[in-house]
Amino acid sequence: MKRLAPLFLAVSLAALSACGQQPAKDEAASTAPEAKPGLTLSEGTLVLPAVKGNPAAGYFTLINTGDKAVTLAAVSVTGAARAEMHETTGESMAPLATLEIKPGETVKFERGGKHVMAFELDPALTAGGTTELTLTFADGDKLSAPLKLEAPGGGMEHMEGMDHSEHSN
Ligand SMILES: [Cu+2]
Repeated sequence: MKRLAPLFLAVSLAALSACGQQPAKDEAASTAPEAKPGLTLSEGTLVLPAVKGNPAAGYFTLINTGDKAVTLAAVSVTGAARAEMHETTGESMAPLATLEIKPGETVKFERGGKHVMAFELDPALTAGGTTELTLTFADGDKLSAPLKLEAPGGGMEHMEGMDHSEHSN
């Protein structure tokens, strides 16, 4: 007579524990253009503050030569910790969250009107030099162009009476 001992097979569950993680997609490797087609960015100027620690004011001209409206959503300035779009109307100034530029439209950021405020400047930014302005659009595209660094002077009347501290957030 034979006795059959039952066999118990241990099933390892270890293999299942590795199933919870998905490999991260490499989004940064996508090919977003740094020069958004259909747009021309020129006359970039950054007027440095008369008083150290104050923000600089940036100006530029943006032309939409394409056939679609674009929405400017953010600005950044190389050498500034952060930058904002502002619009001066009469005596008051307000942050500008987004700006639509229609096909064929030219938008000027200029003294007394729309301007870029650049905060916490790198001391390496000095008059006569250049830095870079980057515009980010609502669709994620970016457009960069040089910014000429100018000494304070021509922009003084614009800066007077403008308290930007309330925009620090
Ligand atoms: Cu401002």
